[in-house]
Amino acid sequence: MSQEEKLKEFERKIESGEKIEPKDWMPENYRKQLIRMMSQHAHSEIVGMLPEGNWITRAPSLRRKLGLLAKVQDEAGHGLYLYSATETLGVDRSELIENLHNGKAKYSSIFNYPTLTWADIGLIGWLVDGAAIINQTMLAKSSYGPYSRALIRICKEENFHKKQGYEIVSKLAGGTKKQKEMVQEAFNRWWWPTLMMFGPPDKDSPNSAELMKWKVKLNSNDDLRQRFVNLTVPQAIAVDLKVPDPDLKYNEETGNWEFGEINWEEFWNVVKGNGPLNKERLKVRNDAHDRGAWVREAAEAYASKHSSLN
Ligand code: FAQ
Repeated sequence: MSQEEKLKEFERKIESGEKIEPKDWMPENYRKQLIRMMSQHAHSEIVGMLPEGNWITRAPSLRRKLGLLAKVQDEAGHGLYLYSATETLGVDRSELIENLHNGKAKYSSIFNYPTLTWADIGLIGWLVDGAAIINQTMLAKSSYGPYSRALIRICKEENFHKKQGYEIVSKLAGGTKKQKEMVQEAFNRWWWPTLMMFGPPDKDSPNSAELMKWKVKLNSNDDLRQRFVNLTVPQAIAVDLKVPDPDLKYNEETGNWEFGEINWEEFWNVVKGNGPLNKERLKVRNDAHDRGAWVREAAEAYASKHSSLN
């Protein structure tokens, strides 16, 4: 087939809802966009273990400790599926990880904020996993087969995460005065950074048009953000928490909860590496990688011995 015919066939598949598979022909930019987005997603899952891992030793009961431990372990698993899915595009995992460690690759802005109290663990499950589910249920229908299939399982697990988070939040919100204040204070800190997770407004999103044309993304950043707000505000009201937005109001006509202006300057600052914990997060990841060097060496030595015996 000529280049033109290959492109036509690719576009036909996208149009008809067939998945693109690793050995199929694809435009170079489709491959590049997927490598960028999927590897950033994998990095987010891995760095995303840090804010919660911080609380495993301090969870208030054995039940909470087990739940949190399992959640953090799930996030590691998500990172691994996503690195594997990204490798199907012909890129090596060590190169992707190197780009995370040297600060070239991005990961979600949300993981550069600190977890100051136990309530933050509830808020991450409820809001951060809640936002991730909205975004990833869409991506589970995306045009690239390995990514969409990885996300089906990931979304199922994220649903458990959200439920455990909301349970923590509702228990604290219905607890003592001090617990209620603690969870409200954590809500005040996590609300706006969670809205930023969906990415810049559509008008400032350079990648959206191309990603939507190729059905990698099926909805825009603003649409998903609005969907999240519409779902989450009633959940806050149900546990008597106040959304920290004086401009929040319900629009009867559209059925949307309209919200105030997001601080995009803060968002870009965090994305560019200057958020509250960007430097610390990268240092912890780099140190962990260095400490694990002996494991990689042992695995390589084993593999080469094994192959020489064959
Ligand atoms: N943080 O043109 P757009 C999770 C960058 S997983 C940092 O709109 P796009 C699970 C963007 O990369 C959370 N950077 O980009 C969990 C681009 O820069 P580039 C992660 C951001 O790709 C829960 C530039 O801004 N999920 O939470 C962010 O069309 C709890 C322009 O933006 C995913 O990664 C941001 N928030 O849309 C784990 C899902 N937003 O690369 C542990 C997959 C934008 O051109 C605990 N990714 N940027 O230099 C996506 O859906 C999309 O990539 C978006 C961004 C929506 C994140």
